[in-house]
Amino acid sequence: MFNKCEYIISAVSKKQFPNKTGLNEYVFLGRSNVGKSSLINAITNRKLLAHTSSKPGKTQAINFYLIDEKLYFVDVPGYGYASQSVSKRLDFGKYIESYLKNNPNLKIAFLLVDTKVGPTNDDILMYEYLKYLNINTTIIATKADKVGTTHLQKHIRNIKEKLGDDNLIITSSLRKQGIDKIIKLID
Ligand SMILES: Nc1nc2c(ncn2[C@@H]2O[C@H](COP(=O)(O)OP(=O)(O)OP(=O)(O)O)[C@@H](O)[C@H]2O)c(=O)[nH]1
Ligand SMILES: [Mg+2]
Repeated sequence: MFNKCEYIISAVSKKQFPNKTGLNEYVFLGRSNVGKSSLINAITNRKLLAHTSSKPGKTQAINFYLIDEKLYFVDVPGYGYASQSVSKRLDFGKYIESYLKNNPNLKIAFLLVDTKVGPTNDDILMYEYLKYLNINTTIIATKADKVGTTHLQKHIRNIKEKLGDDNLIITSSLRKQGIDKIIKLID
């Protein structure tokens, strides 16, 4: 469990990235609305640390949260929603690239995939990109509460097959499911 969680900055350029002392960082990536900010709140056991919304596009910059003064959680804007303008999409690519590339502090990228929707083409591209950059990646299936137990394994198999990765954590921020597994991994 984490005791102290501090919002540090919403960075819009590399210059503003706060971690100059080399603390470990953990980033949460995925489609808009997949549940990145909600997952950060669930892990830190705070309702309002990261801002969430039912409308996609809530998180607009790279948000850094300092946890117990020893590690950072990084919340980024989501990709791939229909109403997003082309320039926003390009901005997203640049932001994310500037964060992910040559970042020795980054220990794990959590790639969030909606359990019911499964991996989109954007998710597959993001996964490939993380592999290409040699970033240690863990797939997180989100919103598992939206799928009945009879269909859960089918959806999970679909995610594993499409991404070609057997290592996956099933979560629901709503029901606090799988959160302990993420904390253990970070530990
Ligand atoms: N049923 C259910 N809904 C969830 C869960 N996690 C998040 N949501 C809902 O999904 C919506 C989007 O959640 P966010 O955490 O804001 O998603 P995000 O990935 O940060 O979205 P962007 O900031 O737009 O990229 C909100 O309405 C949340 O309440 C979950 O585990 N179960
Ligand atoms: Mg968000």
